[in-house]
Amino acid sequence: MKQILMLTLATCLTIVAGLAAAQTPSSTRYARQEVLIPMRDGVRLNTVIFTPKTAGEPLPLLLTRTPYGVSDRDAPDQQAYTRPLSDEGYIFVAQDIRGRYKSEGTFQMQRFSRNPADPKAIDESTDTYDTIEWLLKNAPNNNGKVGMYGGSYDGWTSVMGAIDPHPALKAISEQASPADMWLGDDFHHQGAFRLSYGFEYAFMEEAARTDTLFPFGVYDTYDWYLKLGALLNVNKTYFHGKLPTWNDFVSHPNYDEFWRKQGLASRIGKPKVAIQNVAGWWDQEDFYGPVTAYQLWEKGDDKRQNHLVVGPWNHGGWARGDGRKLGNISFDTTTAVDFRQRMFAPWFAHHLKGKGEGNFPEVTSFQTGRNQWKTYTQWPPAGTVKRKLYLRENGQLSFEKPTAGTGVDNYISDPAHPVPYRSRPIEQTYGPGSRWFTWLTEDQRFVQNRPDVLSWQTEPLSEDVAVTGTLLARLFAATTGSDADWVVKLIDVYPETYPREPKMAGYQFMVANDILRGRFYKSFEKPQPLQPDKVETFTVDLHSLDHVFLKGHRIMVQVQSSWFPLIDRNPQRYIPNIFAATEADFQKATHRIFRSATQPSHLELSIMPR
Ligand code: PG9
Repeated sequence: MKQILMLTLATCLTIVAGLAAAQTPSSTRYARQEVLIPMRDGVRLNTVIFTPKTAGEPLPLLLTRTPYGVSDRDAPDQQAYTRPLSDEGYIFVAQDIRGRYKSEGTFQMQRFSRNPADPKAIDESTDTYDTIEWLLKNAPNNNGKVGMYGGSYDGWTSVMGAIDPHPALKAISEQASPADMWLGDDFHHQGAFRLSYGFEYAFMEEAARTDTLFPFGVYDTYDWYLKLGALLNVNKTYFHGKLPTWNDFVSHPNYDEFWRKQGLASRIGKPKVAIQNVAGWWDQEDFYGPVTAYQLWEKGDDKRQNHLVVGPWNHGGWARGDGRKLGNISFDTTTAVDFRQRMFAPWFAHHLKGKGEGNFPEVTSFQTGRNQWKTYTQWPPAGTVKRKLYLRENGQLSFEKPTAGTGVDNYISDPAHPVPYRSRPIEQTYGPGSRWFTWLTEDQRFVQNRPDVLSWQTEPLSEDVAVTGTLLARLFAATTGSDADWVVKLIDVYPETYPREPKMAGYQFMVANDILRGRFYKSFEKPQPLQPDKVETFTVDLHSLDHVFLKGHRIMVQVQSSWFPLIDRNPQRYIPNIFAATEADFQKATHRIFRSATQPSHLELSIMPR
């Protein structure tokens, strides 16, 4: 959870600066206790317990487990995130996971599940189990029921707790848990390596026991990453083979057993507790995760215990602020307050205290554009119609299929001049002043005139177009090289005059996006070189959306082949492992996108009829 993380980083920097970091969180409502809880193998985990001071009826326990440090955490009534829970009344417990901050043991990034045949083996599920067992016996005035919650890594630890749960665990709210670090979450997207995030996060978590920022020494990291050159320079110059997560990136460039074992698809079975999955449409880190977790659990959800909430949030946006705006985009409603008061607090009140009917909607989604909460009986919702939106001549985009036998657009992709993924300066991800948190909502006009970014757009729409459900892009494309990246962005272009908010006139708001590393176009497990100049079909999964392109707006699609330094540069010459490529392997290439009757590049959208 970044809100917590930023606090922790601030603390960390204070310590680095040699200043006394006197952190004594206080609250008149809670008694605070910090204990070391022993696990089955003797390792002790640092745990903070906030118990309401006013004795009353026994209370459930709410547990969160994190790699980001718990000791300087504010009391639950002092945080917007937990205040509605605090008003309801719980004993709150926060724990440092193994090897982080004041906990003993060794940290492993998203630790693999244990071998069930080994009774001595441990994993995050057994650590959760042992913690709950201890709490039930030692936390005074508990009612024997436990819930877990948390965002991102802490969402993932909640998922781990629910996989093989202690019988007292009744419900979780997993928020932005990653589901698969190779297919769609923090570290890769469909095979393309998320360089800035992977590099900075591996350092932050593994250079020390506490969060530590990489010392870039520059504010704008774009040039720093460009000068870094080939990825093999990371270990050569900076990490020296000492960071396990970076070494895993280097050793597992393809979708192999390592990523499968780490991913949730190999771990999630039938829901054994009630599960609230929470996602943000503009989550810059883990949007894929919670939607995928929901779908995986859904396969065995015969007791209707599994639910999905998706709001117009960035990573953790449901936990802070009021959620009326994200970056420049307004949502008219206090979406984050709505979540915390109407979805998060009632979830635990029902499952841990028996309050309310418990008829939570299967899916609750904030439909952007029209800006209203909707409920659905499944995700993707029923009743949509698949429609193809074609890239056409003269930069046009149309629901009409091309009829001409030819039609192509091309551009030169040069790894020496990659397209920035957001407007510069590109601050260190979690560094001071970072705009990382809202980059997905940034106006895409900042790249529109680059010759290596192609755009197609519709005429102003004569009626609303509601895109609800899954979507993908199918590009018929060729390159003069032997590998290529394909970035596809779906954009809502605001009208040229926009009296409601004049500065938003013409704004290019990216509502869906993703990348496919070309070498994986046939198989994620077995990459293969592209044959120069051969037209192939590249399918780029754009995941899910619930957005209405309003009458008068245009729909735009942009295609480009670099997104730097979010994604590492594709050498465009096929090298079996890009982490082993040298500077000499990087080459310019001409990429062609076809838009003819027989090779009609298009997006496939799920449209909700009016
Ligand atoms: N996105 C972060 C993360 C989660 C799990 C593994 C690695 C990174 C986070 O915000 O916690």
